Amino acid sequence: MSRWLITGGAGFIGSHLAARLTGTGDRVTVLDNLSTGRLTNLQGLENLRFVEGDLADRALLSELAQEADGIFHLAARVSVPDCIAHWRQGQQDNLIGSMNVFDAACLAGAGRETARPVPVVYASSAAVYGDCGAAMCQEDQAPRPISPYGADKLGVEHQARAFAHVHRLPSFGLRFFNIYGPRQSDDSPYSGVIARFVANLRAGRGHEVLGDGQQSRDFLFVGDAVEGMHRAMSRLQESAPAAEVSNLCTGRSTSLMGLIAALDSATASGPAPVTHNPPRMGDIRFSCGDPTRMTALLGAMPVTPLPEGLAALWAAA
Ligand code: NAD
Ligand code: UD2
Repeated sequence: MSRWLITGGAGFIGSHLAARLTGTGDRVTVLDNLSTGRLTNLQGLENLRFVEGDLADRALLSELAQEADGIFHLAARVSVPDCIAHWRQGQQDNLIGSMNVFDAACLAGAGRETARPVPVVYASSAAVYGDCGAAMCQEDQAPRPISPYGADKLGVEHQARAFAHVHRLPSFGLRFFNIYGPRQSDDSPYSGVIARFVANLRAGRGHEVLGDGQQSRDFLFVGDAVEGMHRAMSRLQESAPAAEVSNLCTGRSTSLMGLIAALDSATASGPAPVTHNPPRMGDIRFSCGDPTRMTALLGAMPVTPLPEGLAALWAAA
């Protein structure tokens, strides 16, 4: 039995990870400030302790890290437009908050017999790349974020490298592409596009497409993302300390208009009306991850086909 700390564990992806880990008998502590997360996401999970708190609380982070065999760091201000509207607070949550987690992992290790920091798997983002043009995003290319969110997530990767160099912190940053699935919040203008579109279909509303709808995303089902995080933690536990980074993606990209068609067919709802409005500031046009390094580091990953993932999401209440 292992003990895990999940920051942001009451959120969309974190709650799926918590379910997976507690489901195999491990003990999980969730730290979350409930800014977007919900306690109902964790309902019914055994072996789980919920602690309401913020990444800014370094003493609390240290205390919780002491009790953990590994940390999954997911807490963040996740929306690109929200980080533009609240630029400094975004940096506080996403960059400084992550430094606090790395610090707590190192302090916790210092008190142990092995003197080894607690390994950290953390959520980076495809947003670190900025616009890759029509090419697939590869980890070797120079990242050029075009939003404060992407810039801060890149800053987290740099910090992880510095913590590895100075304190031998083992970490694995996963550049999540667009994750979707049940429990993704759908009630804010900042919510992910698939969650928004499914909510539109359930409410009998049309879709608002920001731009021409030809922008594309590499959509990954949440269960596959959880598998990737799990494998990344296993790798950290087996290998020498390092700051690794890889994409977490499918290697396939779908345009928004393609997504709308796939949703119509997966949900058997009639074609929903579409209104076009101007594109978002800082929006990326084409996004598709190259899975080569991910596969080399984590092994061949399961990929839920988009129609199957959309059908599962539609079937979930
Ligand atoms: P989410 O908003 O559902 O989860 C984030 C959680 O963090 C929420 O429960 C929120 O309450 C909590 N939180 C936010 N700020 C906090 C703080 N300062 N202190 C403590 N808790 C805080 O979002 P998600 O989609 O589950 O995202 C999880 C992670 O994955 C984030 O780091 C996000 O940047 C990253 N990510 C997500 C996607 C995606 O497509 N969903 C893509 C790339 C990266
Ligand atoms: C997502 C993540 C972000 C980041 C990034 C990585 C969310 C909320 N955001 O940002 O955290 O890591 O992926 O690439 O999960 N759109 C519409 N209509 C709508 C909603 C969205 O047209 O009602 C468009 C939007 O302008 C964008 C695309 O859909 O072009 C995807 O938007 P998103 O908010 O789902 O995700 P993204 O890629 O901005």
